[in-house]
Amino acid sequence: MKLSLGLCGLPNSGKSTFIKLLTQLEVAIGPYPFTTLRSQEYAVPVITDELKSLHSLTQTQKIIPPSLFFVDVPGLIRNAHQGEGLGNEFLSYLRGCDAIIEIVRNFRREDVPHVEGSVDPIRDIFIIEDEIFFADRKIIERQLKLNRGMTKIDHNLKKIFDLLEAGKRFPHIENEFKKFNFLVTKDWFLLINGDCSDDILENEKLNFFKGRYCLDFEWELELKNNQEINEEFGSRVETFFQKLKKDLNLIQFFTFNDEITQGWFAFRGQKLINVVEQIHSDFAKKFKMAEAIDLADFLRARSWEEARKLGLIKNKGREAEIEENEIIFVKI
Ligand SMILES: Nc1nc2c(ncn2[C@@H]2O[C@H](COP(=O)(O)OP(=O)(O)OP(=O)(O)O)[C@@H](O)[C@H]2O)c(=O)[nH]1
Ligand SMILES: [Mg+2]
Repeated sequence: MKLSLGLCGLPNSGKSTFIKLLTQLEVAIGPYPFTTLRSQEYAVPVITDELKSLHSLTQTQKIIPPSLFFVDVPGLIRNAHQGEGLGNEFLSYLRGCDAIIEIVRNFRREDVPHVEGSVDPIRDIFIIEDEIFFADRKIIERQLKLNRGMTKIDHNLKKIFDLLEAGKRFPHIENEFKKFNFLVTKDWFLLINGDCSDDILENEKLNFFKGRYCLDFEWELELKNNQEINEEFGSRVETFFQKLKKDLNLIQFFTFNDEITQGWFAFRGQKLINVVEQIHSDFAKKFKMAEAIDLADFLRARSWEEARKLGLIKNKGREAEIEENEIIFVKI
């Protein structure tokens, strides 16, 4: 399963700095707006303690963690929906993503200008809110104009339009409208860059976010480069990933053979047959059943044979749900 997360935020909020923090790659970062001019996707491996502990037992030559895909996108500014800044182009990058992480600036630095003239995260959040709302409304208006008549689709589109107008910006969406890729119906997560503020984390007006987090990107970068302070203060990036994974409704499961120990992501509640497909398309076609064991049980038994003797291995069929921290062996 591939999950792409679009980074949305005003210029200079730190989107590219966040990518650098996650990937260690040399991305373009600058103290002026629109440093990033086109979108770019980055695979970010997510290494967890669970995967490490499984590997410490399997000792395979290779270890492959699951990845999340982050898409760095140019900054958006007020009136982007009317083409200001990089406008609509930026919005279309976000439409292609599965979910959005909004990055909002809460750090002060004289040499990094703010397009609005001051640091005010809540104001910035509502600028973005307005932009995505206007952009989606424009799509609906255009569609209604194209169709003219009151077909069933028009009728339902009108309903969405009215919901949007009434301020319900994240209405449940019918399948027939999925093709429009509305931004308001995606899952949005808020990431505050800089000082953590309860005013933002607890603010009820921001309940449309599925998760809210704080990280000081500059500080975390500093920690990465300095072993000593890292040991003293510890990084918050891992905690951020744990929370994000949970809020995205993701679970991790594992496979291993003689050469590779591998972690995978699946959605909570996903059927075995669907997750097996991502391991190998042949696996799904020839699937008979899978043997499965919980990681903690396996760590105790220390080998598949021993686990079997202890009766810790379950047989699962194609319709069974994959569970968090399960190790599976597919039988074909
Ligand atoms: N002090 C401080 N500076 C930061 C932090 N995060 C980013 N910066 C600085 O802010 C400036 C803008 O950062 P970028 O990562 O380029 O911002 P961006 O959101 O990608 O900007 P655009 O590509 O223009 O949309 C750079 O000079 C960064 O060094 C932070 O947490 N603290
Ligand atoms: Mg950038």
